Amino acid sequence: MGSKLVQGERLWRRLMELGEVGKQPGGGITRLSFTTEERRAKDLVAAYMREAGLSVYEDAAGNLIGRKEGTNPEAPVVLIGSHVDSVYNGGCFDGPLGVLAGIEVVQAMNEQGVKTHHPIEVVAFTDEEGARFRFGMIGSRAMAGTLPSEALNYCDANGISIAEAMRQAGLDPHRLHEAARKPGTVKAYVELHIEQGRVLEEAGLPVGIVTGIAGLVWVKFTVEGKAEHAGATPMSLRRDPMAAAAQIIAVIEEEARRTGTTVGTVGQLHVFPGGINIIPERVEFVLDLRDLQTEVRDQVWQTVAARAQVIAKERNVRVTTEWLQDMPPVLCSDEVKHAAEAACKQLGYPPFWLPSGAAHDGVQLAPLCPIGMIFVRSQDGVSHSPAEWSTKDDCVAGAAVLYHTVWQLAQGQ
Ligand code: HGY
Ligand code: MN
Ligand code: MN
Repeated sequence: MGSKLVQGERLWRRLMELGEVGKQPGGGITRLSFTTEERRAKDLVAAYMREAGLSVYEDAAGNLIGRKEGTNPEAPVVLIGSHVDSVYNGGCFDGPLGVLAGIEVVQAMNEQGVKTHHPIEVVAFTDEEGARFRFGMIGSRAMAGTLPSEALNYCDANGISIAEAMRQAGLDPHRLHEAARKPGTVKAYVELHIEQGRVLEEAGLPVGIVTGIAGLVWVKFTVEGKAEHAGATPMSLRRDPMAAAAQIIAVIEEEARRTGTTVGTVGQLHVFPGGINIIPERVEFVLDLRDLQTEVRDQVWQTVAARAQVIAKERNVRVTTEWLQDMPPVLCSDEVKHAAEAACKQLGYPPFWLPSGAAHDGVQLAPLCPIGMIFVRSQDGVSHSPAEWSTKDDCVAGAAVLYHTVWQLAQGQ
């Protein structure tokens, strides 16, 4: 049934085509924001948008937007989309599915001669993942008018700031404010995304309706000790920051497990100077801590921070922390959830509600407009990995539910 609304073959072909941009030798995709790979991806998506009959433009934050006019061009826009930047060595569905399904929905409407009261815009947001600058969602924050100016000074591993990277990409950071949408100009934001977890697979369902999006904090730990000879320094005399970091990371796992709902991850760690036969001088790592309930997450943080200082004292090292980003959890709006529920019923999919452990651009848009998400089943729940996979049927089912959801939201009152 879903395939009558959208052209599944076209969606799938575009997904696979876009998945070749930024592909690494091992099969993973790396498309970091403001890089040539991301530019190539946006150029390909812009071509798809033009094929779909959309008017295409990029805003001052580099968000790529394709617009289908409404019968009332002044009416608030229904925004659909996701992102095309990736994590390091990621998969081909995280982000692109939402952008390409959005394009497929409006292209199908245009081909069917479907008119909507509200204009519809498909957006590929700039830098959702935050992989390059360790600060994400630049594009959606700019659209919501909440991008902190100091963030423009955050640098990547090569010392290039966000502002400089924007300039190198032909954008003017001083005009970022022009990307901000005025309250009342966006009717709703709906994002189709892979679930990136196992819930839909265990429920045996292709699609689900998201109830809320977990909040996350990224905290950089710096552990400073004393660089010394690995062979000549007795264990009892060491001030070893690596051993201290290992103990702190074990505490993170222990305290996150304790609540049963919190997730704590250390995916990035750097050692200085990094010689095999040198007790490190300094170790830096970043904690990604999440929970659907802020108070639970913050309690875990307090405990981890306190225990880290005890370890620092015991080992005579210095532990300092720096908060890189702090996103609150947000609830999806009833209006969007109800539209997605009606769409599922219309298409014969049992409505199924689930929370999102992953963060998404909707978190940033929630202050601007009602937001909602539709999930597509992930195989083995894997994501942020070359093994990320969803079947064509499930992607087409998700696009059909998105079509119906958007159609309801874009009709006039
Ligand atoms: O980290 C996340 O949850 C998302 O993939 N940016
Ligand atoms: Mn992601
Ligand atoms: Mn994503």
